[in-house]
Amino acid sequence: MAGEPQDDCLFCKIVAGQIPATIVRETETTVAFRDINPQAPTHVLVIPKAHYRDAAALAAGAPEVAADVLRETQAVAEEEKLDSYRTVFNTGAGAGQTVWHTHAHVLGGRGLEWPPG
Ligand code: IU
Repeated sequence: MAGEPQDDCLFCKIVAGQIPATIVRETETTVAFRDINPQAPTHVLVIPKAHYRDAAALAAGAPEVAADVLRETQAVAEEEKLDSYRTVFNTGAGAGQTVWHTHAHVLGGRGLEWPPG
């Protein structure tokens, strides 16, 4: 069912505390943790605790939680003292999505080029 934990999802396991992660923030509906393969001095992932495969599915199924995720990206940026930062949702394999549980990348602490690769 939409939003339910999936047995084969690594991020559901992080939410459940079954695999380790460096958690920087947690709310009733979200968790933020450091990416294991950081692409910038700050690289934090903000995820909903509920399982949705991508940002569009989250926005359709639980719009209030999608708003929570966006608020948390801002909270992470403040906590990390980032003046500028980039929030990225990769959607689909062609865009680089490799984990099928909605996650916002918060990247900062260095100059970021545009367009991205
Ligand atoms: P992507 O947008 O689906 O490509 O992002 C997945 C990210 O999850 C990627 O940056 C990984 O380094 C990161 N990650 C992680 O932080 N911890 C994990 O256990 C796994 C992936 I699997």
